[in-house]
Amino acid sequence: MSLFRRKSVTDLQTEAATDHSLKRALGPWNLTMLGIGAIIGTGIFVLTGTVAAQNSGPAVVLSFVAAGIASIFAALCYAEFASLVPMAGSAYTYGYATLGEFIAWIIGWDLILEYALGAVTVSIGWSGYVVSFLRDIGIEVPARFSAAHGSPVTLADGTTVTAIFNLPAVIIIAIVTALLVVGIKESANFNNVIVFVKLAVVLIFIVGAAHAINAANWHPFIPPQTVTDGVPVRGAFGWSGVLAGAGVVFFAYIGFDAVSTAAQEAKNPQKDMPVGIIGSLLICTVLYILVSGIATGVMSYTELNVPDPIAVVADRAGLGWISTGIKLGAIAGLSSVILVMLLAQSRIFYSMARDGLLPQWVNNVHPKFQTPWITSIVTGLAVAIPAGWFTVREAGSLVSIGTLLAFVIVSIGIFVLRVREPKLERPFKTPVYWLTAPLGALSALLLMSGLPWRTWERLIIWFVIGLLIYGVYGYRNSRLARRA
Ligand code: ALA
Repeated sequence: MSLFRRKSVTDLQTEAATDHSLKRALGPWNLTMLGIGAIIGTGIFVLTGTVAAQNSGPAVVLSFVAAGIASIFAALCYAEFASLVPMAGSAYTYGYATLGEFIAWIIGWDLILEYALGAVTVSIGWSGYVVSFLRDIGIEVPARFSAAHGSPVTLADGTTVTAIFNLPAVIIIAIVTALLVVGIKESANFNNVIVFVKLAVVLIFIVGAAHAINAANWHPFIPPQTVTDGVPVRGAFGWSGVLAGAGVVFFAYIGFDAVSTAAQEAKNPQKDMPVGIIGSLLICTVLYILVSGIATGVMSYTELNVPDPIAVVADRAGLGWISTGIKLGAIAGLSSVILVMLLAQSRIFYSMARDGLLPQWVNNVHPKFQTPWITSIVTGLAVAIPAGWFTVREAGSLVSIGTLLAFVIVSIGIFVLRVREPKLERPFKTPVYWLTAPLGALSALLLMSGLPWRTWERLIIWFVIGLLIYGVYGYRNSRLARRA
């Protein structure tokens, strides 16, 4: 059945060896940095506070552990695929080789949601820290232009206005898009500097705020589930809150898979991909557990529902001007996440267009900069609109659910390929794949189950649109279809 037509892994490996349209400029160091650049962001800087206040309490630490475990299973599967098929396109390309074109389209469409809306979510978090920093130095961003369309913003005098759109979020998207058009090498250098700043901020927070922990704030560690009119509220504290919180803070781990989308730009993908993916994920997991534990130890979780919780906690811990420094570092750090997300997004378009599932014009590589510049610009424009419009939680939950779905498919894909083509040379093998792959799929499904029905609904709408596009365009124009 042609819906399930597949690319062969051997063809893909030949394609990877002969396609020189993207520069192979990235080594293991740059790839790990790319991963950390994509991972640490709005999740830890903003969602830690929201989730502690609304879902998990101090047990936000457990939410981070649960989401981290699910990510590590999936990361092992991603690493095997990325070393096996070192091509641009990540899970989408892996899906094409294992589960067929239809599933590949689903993953590709899903990744568009992940990266494009991921950049949106982070640009909204960026805007929150920028507005707060500017206020510190005496500049007020007009409230109407500082938050999601229709959301209430309380002014200094206590009155409330309704926001029109989030202007700072749109501005950062425009700046990052321009950087991507100029080129991957320049962007990677820019990324390294910023990742360094971001790590410094996180470490300063950990070392500087730990002394102010008051263990009483950790009790009760898992606050009892909220009960309204005798009915327990799903996701509001208790174990169901820890699970719902894990689904939301899962956003904080998204990004290690972005490393795999740069496989075609890696100097030595077989060796460097697994190092970049797993290394960056492990470093971030440890940092998250420390940061969320300290944040909920310094302040009561009930006070953490603010747009800039890490800076607020630093302030409470008596770090004074360092808190302003933390805001600056967060601003720089969030910029690098947007960069990697948009980079990954344009690479997904690139891969899908190369396969004929999207129109060829998006596949145009710039003669001087050697970047897929048209896809970068199209993505930037498309992403700027929801960046001005959505709230951070709305956008973030949708990204989480979409990415978890990609994890499920990738984990299943690894299993299928091991069974179907056991002899392929695999430079990196997922350890005990028959256990790791099913656990990867199950843990991702469990986190998805904790997210609200509204998020599921939006995911379904996104896929209905995707299926229509595939039916009208991709099914007929795909390279495999034309070959047949
Ligand atoms: N993990 C990234 C963040 O938290 C997407 O911003």
